[in-house]
Formats: sequence, structure tokens, C-alpha cells
Amino acid sequence: MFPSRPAARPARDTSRSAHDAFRDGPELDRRTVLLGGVAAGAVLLGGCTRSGQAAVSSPSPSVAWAPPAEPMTFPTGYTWGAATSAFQVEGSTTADGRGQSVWDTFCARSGRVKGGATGDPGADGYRRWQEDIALMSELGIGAYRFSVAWPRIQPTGSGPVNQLGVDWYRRFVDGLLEAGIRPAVTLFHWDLPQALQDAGGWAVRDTAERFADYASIVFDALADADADWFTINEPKTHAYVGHWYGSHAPGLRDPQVAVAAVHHQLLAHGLAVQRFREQGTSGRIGIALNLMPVYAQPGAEEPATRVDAAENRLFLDAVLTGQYPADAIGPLPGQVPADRDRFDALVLDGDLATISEPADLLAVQYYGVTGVAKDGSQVSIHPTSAASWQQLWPEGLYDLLVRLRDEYPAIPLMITENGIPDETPELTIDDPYRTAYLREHFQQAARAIADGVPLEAHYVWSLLDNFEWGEGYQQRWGIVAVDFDTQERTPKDSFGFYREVIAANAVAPS
Ligand code: IFM
Repeated sequence: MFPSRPAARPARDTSRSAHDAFRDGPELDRRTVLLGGVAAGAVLLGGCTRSGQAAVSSPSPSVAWAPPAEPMTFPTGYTWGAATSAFQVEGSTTADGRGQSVWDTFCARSGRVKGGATGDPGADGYRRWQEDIALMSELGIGAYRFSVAWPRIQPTGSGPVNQLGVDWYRRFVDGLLEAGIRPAVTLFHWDLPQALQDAGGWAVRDTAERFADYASIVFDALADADADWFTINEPKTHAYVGHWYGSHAPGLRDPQVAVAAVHHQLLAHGLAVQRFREQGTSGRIGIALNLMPVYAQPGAEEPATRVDAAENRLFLDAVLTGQYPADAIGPLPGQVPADRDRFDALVLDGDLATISEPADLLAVQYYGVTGVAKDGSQVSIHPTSAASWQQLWPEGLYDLLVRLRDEYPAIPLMITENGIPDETPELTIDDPYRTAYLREHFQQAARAIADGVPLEAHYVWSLLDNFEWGEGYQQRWGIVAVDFDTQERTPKDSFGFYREVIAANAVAPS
């Protein structure tokens, strides 16, 4: 989950439930209600029944794991990658006929983004793409995950194609292919054309149909590229943080709208998969879900099961099994506080079959875990990074991957985002915490593969320092530092570490 992130560690607040706090004002978000706590006695929520009964599968997820003394190797052909998204890196927000997105609108509203930052300059990737591909080659990645900006392709979200926008992505993809780097294309990473928002945005079903049309245009333009395709990036974050907490674009604060946005984004995903098949596009397609192991504190199994439903199963069950869980939405602690009947009324006959249209892969975005207290609030059970919402627990990645293997139909898995911000907003080259984070997560990935998880790829978030949503340019996630005044790029120490891992196709114990 990626809400707008406060720069400081969240205040301790034991007096209110998470949902109360989310409603209180624009300064609050999910992290604000994280409580100081310990992992002792926490239980991992997994093995939950579809009817929402707690069925705790692991009594001791918090036991730290030690890597073997020898380097852990990855299968031949394992894909190492790095990721970015259009609004975060491209800049040039008015170039070549690009239309306005909800993020341009949100940034223009006073006080919504730190420092009054906007999508310009980003990392100036629209103009510096050749330099960036050279950096990728130096790193040695086999694949690069980027997103296409819908407002560059259809400036108002429907209707005529903006050929200049299409041409830019064609040039970029050709550049990647010439460098021997597989394109990994995300179709939607939160930059909805503003005109569609004005017509109701993800609260309305029509936006899913418009997305399918847009996806068709991009499939046509890149049909021969043999890429990996991702329909929607983190529908949960876009729905909850943008439509419930109000700290991302479009800045709404209505949980009923948020669950409508969940359904319509998932429907958009399914419709796009259908178009992909109909058009015979080469490559593979799936959705990118940010997932988070949920650990119940003693006595909190029931609310934690509901948090697990809201954070994970609402998305996983729909996409992989064609049903919505019974316990994600409603008035109980841990649920998204929306009316379930009104949500169900949006789900028309055939929608769940569309949403669960067989995909080729599941893209998993992993940053950390959460604990849940008896009142259903999410609590800190592990240290956080400079992003106060991010509870660091590499073993959670293993728990998550094993759960996917055990509880869902078999499907190839990719980790399409995984990373940590710098400790300060300053431009930083020396980043030992990021090297440690990446090393430990690579180890957990190797451990999962050794235990039979069908994991095929690992993408680091992010290739470049960039626009970090509500944090503006004050939180840097890149393995390459970007000076936002000059746009000079400088690889950080973690870049060198990652290059060695890629070259060896193995991760050493330390
Ligand atoms: O920067 C974001 C990205 O856009 C989506 N996933 C999480 C990243 C870090 O917050």
C-alpha cells in the first residue's frame, strides 16, 4: 500500500481505529495510525477461507531466517530488471500533444504535494531516454519496466490517437530491443486522463471500456515487440489512497468510490487481457498487485483476517479465482468501510469471469508487511524505512510467495517492484541500507525458488530517483541518483552491488 507518505515517523496514536484516522483530514493517512509495537506473538494471516473465517497458517512468521554461507544462485534465464513509471520520470508534461492527467491536476492544487512539486521535470526521461538505456546496459538488466502515459496516446482518454505520443513509445521500445533489453510495459500507472476523471473516473464503468480501447491502441502499436505487459499498476493504491484517503490523485475521500474504483480497474484489466488475445499481441500479460503479508497480534486474528481481505484477497481472489471475498468490505474492524450491497450492485453478470480471464503471469510488488491490532488498526511490528508506511521484513517476501504458491492456481510470478528510499531527501550515492535491503530480498526470492515457487523475475524499484507522488522530489528511490537541477545521473553504490548480482546470477551471503 502506498499512501502519501509523511516524512517523519508516524505519531503514536492508540486512541482511534485506522479508518477513523483516515477520515480525519488530509494530513492523515494509513501510516499515521501505525503504532509502535513488537512482532512477538504475531501470526501470519494466510490460508484464509473464502468465507472470511480466520485460518491461520503459520504461527511463527517472525522467526528470522539466516542465509547459507555460499552464494545463492538463480535459475538460468532468470530476469533481472528495474522499473519506473511515466509520470514519475518522463517530465515534458505538455510535449507532443500530451493531455492533462489527474496527477497534473492534483499537483496544481495547493498543499497536496510536498514542495508544490509537479511532474516536471521528473527525471526528464522523455528527452534523456537514450542516456537511460545506456545506463540500463551498464547495469546489465535483461528487462526494463516502464509505463505508457495514457494522456500521451489519447489526450482526453478516448477518441483520436495522438500519433506523436505513439511514435515516442515506439522509438523507446525499439531502443530497448536494440540494446537487448526486454520491454516490460505497464499500461496504467495512475495517470488517468483528466477528461475521463471529469466524466466520473474509475467510479464509473465506462472508464473500464475506455481503458480497453486505449490498451488496444498500444497493443497495435507495439504488437511485434515480444514484451511482458502489465495492465494496471497497484489498483489497490490507486483506489484506496486516491479515492479513500485522498492523499493521491484524484484526491477523493470516499470509501464507496474507492471500492467502485477497485472493481472498475479490475474489470479494465480483464477487458484488456481479452483484447490482447483477440489482437494476437506477442508477449505475455498480467496485472501488477502490491501485496502485503498481514500478521495478527495476539487476539487479533479476526480483524487481521479482514485486513488481509482488504489488502490482498480482494484483488487476488478476483483475478485468480473469479470471486470477491466475503469479508473485505463492510463495517467491521479491518474492512474497507463501504456498503457491500452497493458494491455488489456494480458487479454485473460476467464481470468476474472477465476479471479472471486467464493471464500469463502475476506481477507482485513487495515493499514490506503490516501488523494488525485487536481493534483492526494496522500497527508497526518491524522497523520502517524513511517511508514510514514501509515496515521492513524480507522474510515477508518469502511468506507471500509461498502463500501464492499454496493458495492460488499455479501461475508464473514476477516481482515487478521492490526497493527502499534513501534515508534523507539529499542526493545520495553511498546507500548501504539499499544494498542490504536488496541483498536480503534477493535471498528470500532465491529461498522461495528453491522451495518450488515459480518466480521468474525481480525488478528493482527504481532505476532513477524520480517524482515520488505526495512526497514530490523529497524521497529518492533510485539506484541511480538524479540531480533534479541539472538532470545529471550518478549511479549509487547499490547500482554496483546490483550489477554484480546480475553478472553472477547469484547473491552472496554478505
Ligand atoms: O513510487 C511508487 C510506485 O509508483 C508504485 N509502487 C511503490 C513505489 C514507491 O512508493
